[in-house]
Amino acid sequence: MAIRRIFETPDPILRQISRPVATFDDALKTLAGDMLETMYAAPGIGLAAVQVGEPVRLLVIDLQEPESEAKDAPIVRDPRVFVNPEILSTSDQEIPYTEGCLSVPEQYAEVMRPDRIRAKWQDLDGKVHEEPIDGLLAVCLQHEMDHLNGVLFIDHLSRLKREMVLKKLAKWRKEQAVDA
Ligand code: GNR
Ligand code: NI
Repeated sequence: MAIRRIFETPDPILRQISRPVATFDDALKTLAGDMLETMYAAPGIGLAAVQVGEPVRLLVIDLQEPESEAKDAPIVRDPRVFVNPEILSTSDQEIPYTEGCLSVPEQYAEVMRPDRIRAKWQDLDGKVHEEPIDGLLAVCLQHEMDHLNGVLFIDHLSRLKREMVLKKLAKWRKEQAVDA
């Protein structure tokens, strides 16, 4: 497995529409493994293949939630892989969540999305799954599926808010460059 470089906005690759996965081979499993390793190292809770430069309909998620409510409960890894995901239906109810993105580093903003979705996807062996999904997993899956369609979370903001985020990103990058 290998840690891959994460592409950042405004790299045009992030605007590509990812193509469906047609072959469930070892190369796909290697890419998914690399994506999980890259996501854990970042760290992040999700990653779409296009973010590591591979515009295919593959994404990984691990919410990295503690095992129980107890204080200091251990975080158990729960890696999930979604190939060719589709949203079959969404709730009318939307909820706000403060999102971030490894392709828009260190910037956060509130995005409204449907609260519950019904999703269909394939696993690394090509087996089809269909389930209702809610909570943080629903937020993250919708964020990752946006990446497959060339959409970033900042595209959901008003123009004013988006420009504020991009301005702060430019300032953060300048500071990084000085520190380096
Ligand atoms: O690590 C991530 N955190 C996050 C927080 C709220 C909503 C979505 C996300 S996904 C993000 C990683 C990422 O950029 N995935 O594409
Ligand atoms: Ni993202």
